[in-house]
Amino acid sequence: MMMALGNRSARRLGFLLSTLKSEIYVPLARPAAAFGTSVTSAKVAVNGVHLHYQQTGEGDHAVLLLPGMLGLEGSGETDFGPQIKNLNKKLFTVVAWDPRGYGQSRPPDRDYPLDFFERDAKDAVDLMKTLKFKKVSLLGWSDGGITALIAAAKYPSYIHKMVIWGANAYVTEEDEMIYQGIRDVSKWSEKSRKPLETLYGYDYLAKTCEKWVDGIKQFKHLPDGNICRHLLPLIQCPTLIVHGEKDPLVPRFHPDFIHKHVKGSRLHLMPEGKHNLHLRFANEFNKLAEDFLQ
Ligand code: TYC
Repeated sequence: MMMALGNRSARRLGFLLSTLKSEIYVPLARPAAAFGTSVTSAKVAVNGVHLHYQQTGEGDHAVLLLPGMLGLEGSGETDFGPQIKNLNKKLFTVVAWDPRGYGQSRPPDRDYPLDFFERDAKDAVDLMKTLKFKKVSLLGWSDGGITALIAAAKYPSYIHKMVIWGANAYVTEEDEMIYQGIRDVSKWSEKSRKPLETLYGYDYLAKTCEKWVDGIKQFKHLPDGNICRHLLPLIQCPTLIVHGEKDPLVPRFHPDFIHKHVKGSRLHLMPEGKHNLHLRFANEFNKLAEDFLQ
């Protein structure tokens, strides 16, 4: 988390405000002083669980960042370092959440019933409503992109705009093979595993990864491997789909399908982008997202 040094009275005011709001949320860290750059970390009760989120910026436009599974590089917190740090804080109020069972939104342990994406979508929307945002835009990565698609389809009046990348609306045999390849975390590279192992501990990480693979493979047995194909035509908000042409996890037919079925959506290709294009090409991605959201 970023902490900017600043004057003491601003810090006191920030602390006071967080104390006043403590009925709704429990501050985990005192907001840092300079409002422009401070990041608040808190938990709030939503749908029977305590969801953890970070919040930064003071703009009128609320943006929720939705992480991927586990999420790949950590949680809402670490999946989106360059976005939390650099998205325009005058224009946007940025919230990054940990879905239930991920990051600091534990307990409960993560589980994957067939409706887990719908549950995440409802949790995400209810979190933002609890935080008193009237309407929000979504930036969803990977599983977080799937959650964003479902939230936009099911709660259209609440979603302003949406940017998604690394998402898929259905599961194919090719996807199933890729899932199988990442099921055993002992086979991951040290570089991919270490940050998640530090956050979760080896056992929770290993167990949850296996559960996720089994969870997402459930969709393969539904007609057309359906996750949220049927919901795409219901999406009304302006939608930008970003795709890294070198993404080893998500084949090109997935963004093409979403582009075809979400009315008026835009597809932006990043030739050198992989699955983590918003981290590797953070400045380019942030500019793209900011321009689209405005
Ligand atoms: N959706 C996964 C996530 O949220 C990433 C992933 C995508 C993994 C496709 C495998 O075939 C795959 N991080």
